[in-house]
Amino acid sequence: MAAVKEGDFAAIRGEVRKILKQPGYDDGSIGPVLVRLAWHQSGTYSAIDSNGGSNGAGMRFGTEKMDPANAGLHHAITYLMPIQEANPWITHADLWTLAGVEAIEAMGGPKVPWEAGRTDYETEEAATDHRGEIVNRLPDGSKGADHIRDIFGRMGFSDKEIVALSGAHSLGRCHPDRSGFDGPWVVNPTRFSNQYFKLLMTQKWKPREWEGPFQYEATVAGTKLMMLPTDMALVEDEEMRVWVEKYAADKDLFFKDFAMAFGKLIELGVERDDSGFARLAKKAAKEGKP
Ligand code: ZEM
Repeated sequence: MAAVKEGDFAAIRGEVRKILKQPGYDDGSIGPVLVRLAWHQSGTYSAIDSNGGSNGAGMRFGTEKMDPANAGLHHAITYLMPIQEANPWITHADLWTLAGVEAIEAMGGPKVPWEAGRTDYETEEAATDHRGEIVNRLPDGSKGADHIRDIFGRMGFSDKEIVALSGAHSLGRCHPDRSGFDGPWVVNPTRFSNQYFKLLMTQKWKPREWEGPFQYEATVAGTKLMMLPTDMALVEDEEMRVWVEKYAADKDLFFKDFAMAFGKLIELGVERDDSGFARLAKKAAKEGKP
C-alpha cells in the first residue's frame, strides 16, 4: 500500500480502487462488503439519544465489534487496514466511509457526497464513554415494515429514504456463516443498479424450503436469487411500494435519491461544524424526533 500525500483523499480513493477486485473473495470484489461496513458504522445513530453514527469507528472495539449484526465485517476492516497503516493521518472513521462511497462509484453507482473530519476513538474505554452500549440498533432482516420504520425513523429517515437506501441490496450477498441467510439479491451483485427494485416488482418470490432462516427465492437466468422478509416488506407496505415502483422504472431517480440518502447516512453522528448534513442531523436530534 502506498503512502500518499497527507490530506490527499483522491489518492486514498485510488488506493481503495486498487484493492476492490479480489478474485478469491465472494463474487470477485470486496466492494459490497465495504458498502456494508460504511452502512453499519453509520446505522447505529439515534437522533433520540443523540449518539451512535459514523464517528469514532467504534466497530474496532467491544460490544460493537462482537455485535452479531456486524458478523463478517472484519473482512472489510482487514482489507482496509494496510491503507490506514501506510497513511496514519486518515482516521478509520473517514477511511471506512470513503471506501464505501468509492466502492459504490467504482461499481457503477452515483457519486455520493463525502466530507472528511470524522475522529476515531483511541481506546475501548473512550469508545464506551462516547457511545455507551450501542447494541441492537441495526435492522433485523426477519422482520416487517413496522420494524424498518422504527429503526430508520430513529436515524431520521423517511419512507422514501428507506426504500432508496435498501437499493444497496443490488450489491453483494447473504452468507450463512454471517447472517444465516443465503444468496445474492440480483444476478450481477458487483454492479450498482436498480435491478433489486425491478426484481421485487417482477418476480414471483416464494418461501425457500430449507433448514435456514425464513427467506424468499426466485430463479432468474439460471441463478437462484433471494429476498429477506424486510425486502418483501417494501412491496407489501402500500406507502413504501410507491417508491419501489418509481425506482424500478427510473434508474436516474434512484441514483439521485440514493446518493443523497447515503450521503446523509454517513454524516450521522458526525460533529464537525455547522454545515451540510451534520447540521441536518443535529437539527433532527435537537427536535427529538426523526
Ligand atoms: Zn443490508 N444486509 N440490510 N443494507 N447489506 C445484508 C447484506 C448487505 C439488512 C440486512 O439484514 C442484511 C441495508 C439495509 C438492510 C448491504 C447494504 C445495506 C445481509 C447479509 C443482511 C442479512 C449479511 C451477510 O450474511 O453477509 C436489513 C434488514 C436492512 C434494512 C431493512 C442498507 C441501508 C444498506 C446500504 C445502504 C450490502 C452492500 C450487503 C452485502 C454485503 C456483502 O458482504 O456482500
